[in-house]
Amino acid sequence: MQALANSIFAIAPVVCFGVRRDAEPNNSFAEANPLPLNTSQAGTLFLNPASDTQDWYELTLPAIGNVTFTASYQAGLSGFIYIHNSAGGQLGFASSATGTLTINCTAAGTIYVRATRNGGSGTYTLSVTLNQPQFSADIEPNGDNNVLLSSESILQTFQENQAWTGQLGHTNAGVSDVQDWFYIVSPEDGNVTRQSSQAVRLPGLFISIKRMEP
Ligand SMILES: [Ca+2]
Ligand SMILES: [Ca+2]
Ligand SMILES: [Ca+2]
Repeated sequence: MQALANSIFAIAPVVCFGVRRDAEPNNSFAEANPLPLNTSQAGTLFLNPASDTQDWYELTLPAIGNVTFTASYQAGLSGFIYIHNSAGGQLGFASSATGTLTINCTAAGTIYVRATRNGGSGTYTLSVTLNQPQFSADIEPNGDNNVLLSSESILQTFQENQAWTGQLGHTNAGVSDVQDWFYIVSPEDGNVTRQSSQAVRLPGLFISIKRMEP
């Protein structure tokens, strides 16, 4: 019984704390380790092996949103966290001194995180959260005026003085959802004024109004 008790105690630190460790080799896009959302991932750099200068992780975003990366490097280790889209293009980076980075308006799908070593050696931890945009989504696919008008499932009719929300321009390896069409009924002849606000500034945003004669 004493021997059994000793055995259980010996493995307890790994099982109970459930810390995810990076699995080498993970030194390229193709060798990336899976990285779940909302999970603390630990890794080592320049330790095991001593030539280890980067760790790649692959992450699947189940929905669009704003993605926040948080990294913490052990004292004595410095480096950077790089974020890449599904094609390997760089979306942003944060240093170990900064420790956090948010990429707004990210499309659903695969993205990659790369932890690199700049100096020293040791352990780091990182985690990723996905937060939904401030404004709720419009009904897709509404990127074509004719499709909108021909589909009861996406056609919403808005009235004078009514506000609505939508989402546009989420990116990964390319920009998706580049246009939204909405159908508005005017109760009478007059001048139309529209107002809009953006949760995140969208460069090149245009809002056009097209008149449809009865
Ligand atoms: Ca490593
Ligand atoms: Ca590595
Ligand atoms: Ca949209």
